[in-house]
Amino acid sequence: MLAPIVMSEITEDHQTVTIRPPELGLGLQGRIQVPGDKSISHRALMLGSIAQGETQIEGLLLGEDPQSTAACFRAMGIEISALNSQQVRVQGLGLGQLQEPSEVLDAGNSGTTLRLMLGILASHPGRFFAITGDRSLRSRPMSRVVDPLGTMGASIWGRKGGTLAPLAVQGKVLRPIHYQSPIASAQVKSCILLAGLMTEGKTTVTEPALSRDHSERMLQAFGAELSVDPETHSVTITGPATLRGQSVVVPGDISSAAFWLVAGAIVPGSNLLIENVGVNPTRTGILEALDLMGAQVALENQRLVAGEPVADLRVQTSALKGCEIQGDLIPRLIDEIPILAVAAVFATGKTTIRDAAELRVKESDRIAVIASQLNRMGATITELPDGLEIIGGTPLVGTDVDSCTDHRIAMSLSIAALNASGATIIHRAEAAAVSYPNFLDTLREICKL
Ligand code: SPQ
Repeated sequence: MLAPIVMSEITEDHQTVTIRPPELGLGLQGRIQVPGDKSISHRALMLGSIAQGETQIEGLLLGEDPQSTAACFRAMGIEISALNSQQVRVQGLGLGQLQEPSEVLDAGNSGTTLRLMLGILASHPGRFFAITGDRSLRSRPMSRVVDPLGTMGASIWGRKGGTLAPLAVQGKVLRPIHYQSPIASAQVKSCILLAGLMTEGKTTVTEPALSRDHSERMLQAFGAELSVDPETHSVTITGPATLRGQSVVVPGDISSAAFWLVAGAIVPGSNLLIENVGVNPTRTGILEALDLMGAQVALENQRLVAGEPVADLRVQTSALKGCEIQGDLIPRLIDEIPILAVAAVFATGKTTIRDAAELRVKESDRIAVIASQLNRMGATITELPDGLEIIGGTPLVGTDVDSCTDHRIAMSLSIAALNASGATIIHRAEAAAVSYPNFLDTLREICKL
């Protein structure tokens, strides 16, 4: 039998991975755990750094994105113990106490680090900060946070009128606003709420549909005065706040579990249990979409862990059918659309995904990249301005594909390769480490290597 996975290092630190499907009928089997939730990991490091006293974090994601967040806070004088998934200790200095860094802060590939951090930095009166990121992050739009922060009185400069990193921030005393966000974005909402922490009065953000609510939950747990109006999708924070260090338990990331849910559904003969996955309702759009497609996914052992709902997810091989995904469901599964596109390729009939234009400004243009790379393997996908139209049922054939340095694309193509004939060669596969450093180890484990 040919080994399903062969890795080979190539030039300039890029990794090429070759994946062949498992032997027919063997399927994917076993119990696995996914790494800590990326969104919660960032927020635990951030709130721990600006709260008074020690915060202990269990289950932190050790991916490159949270490493960037930790490095930024260390550069501003916060003591953070070595990152590990058992226990990380953050010695918070309290609100407004970050030191002016002597170097440019580097958010790496992480939009969450840069956008949330801007709210914290802009509200540090009298301090000057500069922040940048990698090539992908320097091309992502920042006006969505720079504009409302400007209305609060912030001073932020950058390329193209302050819309692109690198950005320079002169911390100021800000004024509260009621911001009507044109997009459902947890990064926009969280940035404004974090700026509101140090701002006297009530700062409110209203969004057109509910985005992930991890900031709201964690700010309340750290002691902020925060109210939520579910009818209008509005959140109000009253400043100045006092945050106190907490113990945070980070559940497994449903966005990482999504790869195994789709793998288990499409590879014949599979039965997989994914343990300890966060099932916060603002993140479970993937479960609803897979249900619409006829996937057999069961939630077992549902429980609450440190204020976040958690469950074990069991998936079995399923006959998938096409469906329509749009509207308010989109913000609740935005990061899972590349892997949902893979599911749709193996479904019968047509799947249409709309209202997802945001995908064009993620780590890559995820609409263009997932369509072009899966089409190279033989799929029938048409790009829409705000989504994808996928005609399922055409068999995939392994070929050369490229992650375009996007972690979610690298992993989605790896799962597609499990159900393609022959070998799929994935270039720039190292991108997976942004959110899932041991992705390939788990892939080997469930392919019984
Ligand atoms: O942090 P980053 O780079 O923006 O990461 C992504 C991802 O796929 O991991 C998006 F590309 O997740 C975002 C997500 O899309 C993480 C996030 C958060 O933690 O607040 C919110 C979402 O972004 P947005 O723009 O909808 O607020």
